[in-house]
Amino acid sequence: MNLNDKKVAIIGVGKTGCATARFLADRGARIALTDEKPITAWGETLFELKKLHADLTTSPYGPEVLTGADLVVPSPGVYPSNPILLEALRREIPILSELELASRFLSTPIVAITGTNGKTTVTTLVGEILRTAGKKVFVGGNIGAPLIGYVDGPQEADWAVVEVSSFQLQWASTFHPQIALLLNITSDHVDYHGSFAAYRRIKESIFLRQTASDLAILNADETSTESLIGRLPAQIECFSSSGVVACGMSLAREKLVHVSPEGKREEYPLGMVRLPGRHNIENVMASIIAARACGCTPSEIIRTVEGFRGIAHRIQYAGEKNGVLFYDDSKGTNVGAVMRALQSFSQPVVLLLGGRDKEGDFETLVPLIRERVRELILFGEAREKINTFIGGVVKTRLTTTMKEAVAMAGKLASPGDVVLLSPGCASFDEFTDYKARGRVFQELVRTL
Ligand code: UMA
Repeated sequence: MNLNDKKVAIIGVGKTGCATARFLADRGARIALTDEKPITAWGETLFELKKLHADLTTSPYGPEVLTGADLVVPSPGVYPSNPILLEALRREIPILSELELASRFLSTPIVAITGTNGKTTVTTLVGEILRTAGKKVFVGGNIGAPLIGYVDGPQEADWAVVEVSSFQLQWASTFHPQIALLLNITSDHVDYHGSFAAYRRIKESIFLRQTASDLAILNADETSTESLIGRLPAQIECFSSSGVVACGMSLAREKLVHVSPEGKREEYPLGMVRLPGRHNIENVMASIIAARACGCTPSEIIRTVEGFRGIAHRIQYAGEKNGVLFYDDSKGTNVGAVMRALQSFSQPVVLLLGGRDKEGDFETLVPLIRERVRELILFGEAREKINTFIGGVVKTRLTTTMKEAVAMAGKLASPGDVVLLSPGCASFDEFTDYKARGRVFQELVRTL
């Protein structure tokens, strides 16, 4: 793909937009940038990008940015229904996600990890196992560093381990990972994709361009897996925490058992998994399959898993006050994640739920809330809506901000309780992202 002198419209000047602009500048493209934020709010970013590249223009937020464009690269957060994208489609200007553009220039083999929950944990763990095994690794994608930034450099890694979101797969047509992993699918981002079926289709598209020499890793406990298996061109390994799989990983009493495609059996001690919850056993099993396929040995895997304490803001211990334990699961931005978090505790839970709704199916939480939650505190933009679905299942209170929710939890919780922030919603009504929300939560817990 020759980008020299091509005009590329970039929508959104966040992490992805800036990394894409740098990449395009290095390849002689002409760049038009636009963002829904007023240009005065772009600050240093614009200044730095302009310094880097003379042929860079800015455009008001609208179809003007498409004038003369050969290509459009929307940031992941730009909805497919965005009027600029609809206009680009009407004018038949190609639209590529940053992931797609990057993969066209990528020479490093890729492990791509998607799913509704656990992506960041598995991406981090696979990256760490590969490093323990002495391999050079790039870890990025939705987890933080855009793949295009890596592609813009010397590409020296043995493997690129990439967390892939449904947003990044949205405008991908040739993306082809050597190892692709789909952890699970529950309802999320329905506001973006239009329906759960569309969200599922996009997630499953990660496997579409694989060939017989590639590996697809699937969760055998997902109902949709069986029908998917028949449609995939790649070799398949499955993992299951509730049954035995012929090829892949199963949980057998105190052991994790791996059966390779050649029928070779390996055992790993379950005790090496230090993270809470059954979902984390699944995350570890999926990671082991990927790491074995990358050539890591069982001892390298065991050593890394034993030392792995999980990632920040994912059911992270945040402190103890008067016998009450506080956990930060700010990364739990959908209903499936809240379920996983609740299933990780046997103590009574004071649950903090709320933020910006993504059309989450909150009613599916009812049985677990009834079983495990003592007090429900709803906060943020979505509080009234969530209240109409699940308010009153247990004692429920509404507050405006997360700060008020934490203060209320501090008052309501009794010794032996867990206070869990697992919001089931995006953070953008109050915070820049889930990390900022988690950091504020942890600070608030410290000052209680
Ligand atoms: N913007 C527009 N128009 C829009 C939407 C956004 O102009 O319609 C502008 C915003 O004003 C802002 C910029 O675009 O200036 C932000 O773009 P973005 O929201 O796509 O975010 P990036 O900074 O590029 O970060 C993205 C991912 N964000 C999203 O998918 C929303 C980051 O994932 C990712 O780490 C980063 O690329 C690097 O790959 C975050 C995320 O929330 C963690 N991901 C979702 C999730 O995990 O559920 C998918």
